[in-house]
Amino acid sequence: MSGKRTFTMIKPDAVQNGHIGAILHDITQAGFKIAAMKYTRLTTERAGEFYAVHKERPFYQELVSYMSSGTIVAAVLEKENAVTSFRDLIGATDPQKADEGTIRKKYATSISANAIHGSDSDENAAIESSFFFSQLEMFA
Ligand code: IDP
Ligand code: MG
Repeated sequence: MSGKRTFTMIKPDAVQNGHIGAILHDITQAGFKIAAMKYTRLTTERAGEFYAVHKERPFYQELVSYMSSGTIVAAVLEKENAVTSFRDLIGATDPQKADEGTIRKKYATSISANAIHGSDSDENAAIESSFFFSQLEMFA
């Protein structure tokens, strides 16, 4: 059975380019409820830890330094089939390949600075949510 929650970050490029409001609007229009939300910044150490699964990928250093380069918005979102439904809403990793109307197509700058993160499984959604929020904050 698929879960009701996913985790997202509005990435530094989208924050810098003034897209927080528009992206949150798209997310809530698509039927997601915000269970928890935080405007924050990752240190390089914390960004490295968050993306540790990509350690061996050639873009790891670039990703870590980019994700710690500015403020982000971290949030836990709720909807039926949250993970899959949210991945559909954000579109492909490479914004040039993302479908029309998706968040990455509309707001991303490049494959690295691609505006938004979305968890890829229920298990990672839970792990990533607890990276930023306590259980109490998630059920507030
Ligand atoms: P996803 O965010 O669509 O799940 P992943 O493959 O999990 O994509 O990669 C994590 C993040 O790493 C991407 O969102 C993007 O910011 C960055 N990234 C992925 N592939 C590349 C690449 O080929 N060059 C530079 N950055 C990349
Ligand atoms: Mg991923």
